[in-house]
Amino acid sequence: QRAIGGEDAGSAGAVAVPAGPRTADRIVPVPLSVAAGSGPGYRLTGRTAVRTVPGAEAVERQAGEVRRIAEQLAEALRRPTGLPLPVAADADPAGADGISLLLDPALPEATGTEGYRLTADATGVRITARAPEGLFRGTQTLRQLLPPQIESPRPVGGAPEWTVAPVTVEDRPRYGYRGAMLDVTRHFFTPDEVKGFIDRLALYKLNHLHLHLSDDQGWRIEIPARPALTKVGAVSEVDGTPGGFYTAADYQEIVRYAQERYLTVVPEIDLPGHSNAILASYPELDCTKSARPWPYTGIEVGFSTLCPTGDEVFAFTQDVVTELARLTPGPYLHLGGDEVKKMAPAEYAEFVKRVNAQVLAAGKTPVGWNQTAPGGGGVLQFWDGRAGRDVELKEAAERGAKVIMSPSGRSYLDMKYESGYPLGLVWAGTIDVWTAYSWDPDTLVPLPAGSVLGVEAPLWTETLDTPEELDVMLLPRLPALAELGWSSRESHSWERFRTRLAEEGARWEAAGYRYEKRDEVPWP
Ligand code: TNX
Repeated sequence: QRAIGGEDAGSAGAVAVPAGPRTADRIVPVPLSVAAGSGPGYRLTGRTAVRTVPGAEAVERQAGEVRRIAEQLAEALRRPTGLPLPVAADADPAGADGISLLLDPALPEATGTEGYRLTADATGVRITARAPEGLFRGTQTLRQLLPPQIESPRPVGGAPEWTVAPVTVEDRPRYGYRGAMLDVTRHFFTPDEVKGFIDRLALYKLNHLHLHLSDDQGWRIEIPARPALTKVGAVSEVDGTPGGFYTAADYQEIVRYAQERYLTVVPEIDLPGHSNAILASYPELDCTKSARPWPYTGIEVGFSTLCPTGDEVFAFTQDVVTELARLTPGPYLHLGGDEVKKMAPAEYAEFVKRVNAQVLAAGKTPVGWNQTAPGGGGVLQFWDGRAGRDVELKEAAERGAKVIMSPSGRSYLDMKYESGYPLGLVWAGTIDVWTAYSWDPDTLVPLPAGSVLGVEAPLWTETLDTPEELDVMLLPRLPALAELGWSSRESHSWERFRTRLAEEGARWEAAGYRYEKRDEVPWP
C-alpha cells in the first residue's frame, strides 16, 4: 500500500496516515501543480470548524457568499463524519485549527475567478481564491483529498480517520467553458434528478449545464404565452411513456441549485428543425406539413420544420425567447439549429439570423449547433465536421464566433463504450474512456487561435430513461472531458489519468453513484 503523501512524504518522525493513493493521484481533473507535503496531514475532529474571515472591504461584499460555501462544505462533511463542524467567521489567515476559506485579492491575477490555492498540514486546511467561485472549486478538491467514504450521504461506521493529505495545490482552469448537456426531451428527468446530475458535474469542476428543452418528442418548459406547448407538447416521450415539463418555478429552482455550485444554466430550444412537439401544439406553424402524428414516440429525426417565414413563426420565437431570457440569469440562450433537412439554405440562414437578433435584443448571447455557422455567430457548438462543416466553422470563427467543442466521436456520452453495450447509440462510433480522453480541444478542428471557449459533453437520452442509466454513461467518461477542459495541455497523460480515475470508483460507490467498471481503468 502506498501512503498519502507518497514519494515526497514519509520524512522521519511523521505520524502514520491511512493507506491510500499518493496525493497527486487523488485529484481529478489534475491541478496545475500539486506539491505533496510531509507529516501527518490534517485530521478532522470534534474541534474542527469551517472558518471564513471578514477581510478588506471589497472582500466583505462577498462575505455572505463565502459563508454559504462554508455551510455547503460543512453540511457535506457532517453527513458521513457525524462531526459538528460549526461554521465560524473567525478564520486566522495565519492558520487556525480547522478549514479556512479566505478571499485574497492579492493572489496572482492569473488565478482568475475560478482558480484557488489549497494548503493542508497538521494545523489545518486553507483554501484561498480571488473570488467565491474559486473557493467553491477548491472545496471540490478538498473532498478528493479525504478518504472516499467522505462521499457517503449517511454516517460511516467503523470511524475512519478523516485525514486530509498534507499538500499544496495551485490550480486554475484551462478553459472558461466546461459543460455537460442533458437531453430532457427524449426522456424527461425531474428537477430532483437534474439536481443529481448537477452534483456530478460540480464534483469535476464543470461550470455550465446545458438543458436540451425541446425536440421532436417533447417540449419541456412552461411558456405562459404559449400554453399548448406544455398542454400538448409535453405529454409523452420516447417509447410512449409519460413526459413532463418544468414550470417556471421548477426551472428557477434548477437554476438556483446550479448557481450555488457555480454552474451556469444554458437553456436550449431547438429551432427550426427538431420541432415536431411545437408543430403538434401549434399546427399553424406547420405550413410545410412536416409534422408526424402526435404523440411522436420514435427516435428518428430530421423531418420536422417550422414555417421558414411569416409573422406567426417569429411571434412564436419571440414569446419563447422573451420568457427564457426572463427566467435565465446566465448569458446564453441556445437555439439549436441542427439537422434541418427541409428548408432551403438561404431561408435557413435568414431564419437563424432573425432568431439570433431576438436573442441579442433580449440581452443574451445566442448559441447554436455548428450548422448555424453560416448565418449565425455568437457561440457555435461543434459536434459534426462532416460535409465541410469544419470549414464553415473556421470561417465563422475568423469572423469572430467563439466555439464550444463537443465532437460527437469523442464527447458524446450517449455513444456506446463498445459495440454490444446494452445502452446508447453508435452513429458517431463507440467511445471508450481512452477515446473520450485522447484529443485536444484546441487542435481537433483547425481554428484561429483563441476561438475555443471550452468543451461540453452532451448526453442524449433516446436510450436512457433512469438516473442509473445516465450514471453509467457519465461515469467514468465525464471526468475525462472535465480534465480536458480544466487541466493544462501539458498535464494530459492517459497513463496518469487512468491511475487517478481508478481512485474515483470508491468515491462513486460511497456516494451511491452507478458507474461502468471499464477494464481500461486499473480499479484497485
Ligand atoms: C444528433 S447532436 C443530434 C441529436 C441526437 C443525437 C444522438 C445534435 C445536434 N443532434 O438530435 O439526439 O445525435 O446521438
